[in-house]
Amino acid sequence: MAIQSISTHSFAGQRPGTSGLRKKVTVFMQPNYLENFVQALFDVLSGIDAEGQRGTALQGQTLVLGGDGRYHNRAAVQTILKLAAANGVAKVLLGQGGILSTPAVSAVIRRRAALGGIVLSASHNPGGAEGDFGIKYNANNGGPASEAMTEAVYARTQVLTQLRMSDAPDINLNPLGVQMLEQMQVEVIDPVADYLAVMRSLFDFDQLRGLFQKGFTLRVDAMNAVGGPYAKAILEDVLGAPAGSVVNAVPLEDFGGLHPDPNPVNATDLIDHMSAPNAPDFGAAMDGDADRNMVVGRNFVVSPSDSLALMTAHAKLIPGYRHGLLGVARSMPTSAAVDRVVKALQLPCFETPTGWKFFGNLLDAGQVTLCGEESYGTGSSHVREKDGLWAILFWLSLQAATGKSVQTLVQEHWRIYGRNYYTRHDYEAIAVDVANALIVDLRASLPGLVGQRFGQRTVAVADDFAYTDPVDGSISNQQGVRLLFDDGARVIFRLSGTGTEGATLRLYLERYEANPDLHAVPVQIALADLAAVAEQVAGICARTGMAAPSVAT
Ligand code: VG1
Ligand code: CO
Repeated sequence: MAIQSISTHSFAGQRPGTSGLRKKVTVFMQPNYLENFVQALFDVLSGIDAEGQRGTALQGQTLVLGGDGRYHNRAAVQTILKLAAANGVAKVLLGQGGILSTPAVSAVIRRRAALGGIVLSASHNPGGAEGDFGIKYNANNGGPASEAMTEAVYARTQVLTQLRMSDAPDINLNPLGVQMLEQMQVEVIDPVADYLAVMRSLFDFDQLRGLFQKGFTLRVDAMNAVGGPYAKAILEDVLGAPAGSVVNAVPLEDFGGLHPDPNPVNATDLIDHMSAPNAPDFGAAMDGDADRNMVVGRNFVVSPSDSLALMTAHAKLIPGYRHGLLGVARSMPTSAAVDRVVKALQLPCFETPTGWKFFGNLLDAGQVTLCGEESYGTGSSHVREKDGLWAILFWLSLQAATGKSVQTLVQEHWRIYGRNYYTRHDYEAIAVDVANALIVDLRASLPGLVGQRFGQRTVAVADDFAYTDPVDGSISNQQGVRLLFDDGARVIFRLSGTGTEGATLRLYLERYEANPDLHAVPVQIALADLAAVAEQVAGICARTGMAAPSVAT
């Protein structure tokens, strides 16, 4: 065994997006592609000075490592371990089999006071040899690295010429306990244990056990992704849910051909089960890395924005939040349903750009307790990631505490606060230049749109969302083009930062309806007039040639 110095060259396009670096597996499998990115990360963590000399900040440190089990996960783990050993890392806490969900990585970093962690996942993107792979760094708060950090890593990828890597043989990823790789300890840990301990500290496990003892039934679809082992262990083994409640529970390299993006379009099997005559009481699905969740009642799908609003309204029913919330944050495109609850509770409310990394400072500073995104993501201060199984336990607890069904809970909420009709239309794999031109032209048209009338509505504000972090003052510009109407309706356009094929345009539509008699309109019909406004303003159909979105959720 020896540490090698290997010469390398830079690769274009290693700039992380909304959530880490995501590319096709074939891109990641190019010689030195993954190695370069990880070496750049280790260089930055070591503390590079102005002359390019590496510092010693990585020495003696512990890192957490694990992924969602998709294709290339195991090979990437071996590569990263050999780079870590050669770069002075003292210890790696590795999920058994190379497996750790995104929220579990966050929990392990925090509980074990690690320097940070590496998550191997492309999250909701398709898996398999033809699918996507991804890598993300989380800092010592357990959350996604800041933009400043990811930019520094990207800059380093463009100039580095040497890799430091051990030539040791692969280690065995399966037996629990410590192995040595050069001078570095690799401790293989139970992927569930730390996470389970955090869940125990938040929820009343006896109450949940009682719920299942009374015959409550559920179906949790782990979509052949990493949430399976966590859901099975916690729901079935610890809480006593009937065996078989968690389906598609074994992480597969290609997710068994499923697209692990938990929405009604991709999780059709769950939707079918929940609308069958013998449907269970509760249904839920998670994504590839188990940080997203979709909540489904009998014949009733919950919008993620509504989920955040309900969680906020009922948080005191959960032991972990019984003293109330410090505040709530939502991403800008997430509906304003939670704003109404926050206002009633007189709590601070923050609107951040898309991506969980923007919640980190607010959580660390004790300004918020709950956070959410429209993209099926909810979470709290217990970790620094969104958390799919946490959301499932939250909703189970709400049902246990109130004795009410999902549908009743949501409809009662609408009666009190009104309903924010909400939908997202995704136009996938469009040509990058077409997508960029659409946004550039929209930006140029913004000044002329203010004051313009569309049907009954007038545009009150037309801008490109910019965010100043209230904690560190950092500024993020161009986070989404917004049309805000005088009646509270919103039309938002932004380009995805997680896709790997062409560009994806996301169109977010929202309007508020106070009248309970009008709360049962199908969502796409309720928002058809706003979709027409979006088309009129942006010419999506004419520019992309797509008559309809690829996905509407
Ligand atoms: C999407 C979602 C965003 C989410 C991000 C990562 O980003 O819109 O809300 O934080 O995915 O989620 P974008 O840039 O494609 O819109 V995950 O579960 O894929 O890590
Ligand atoms: Co995810």
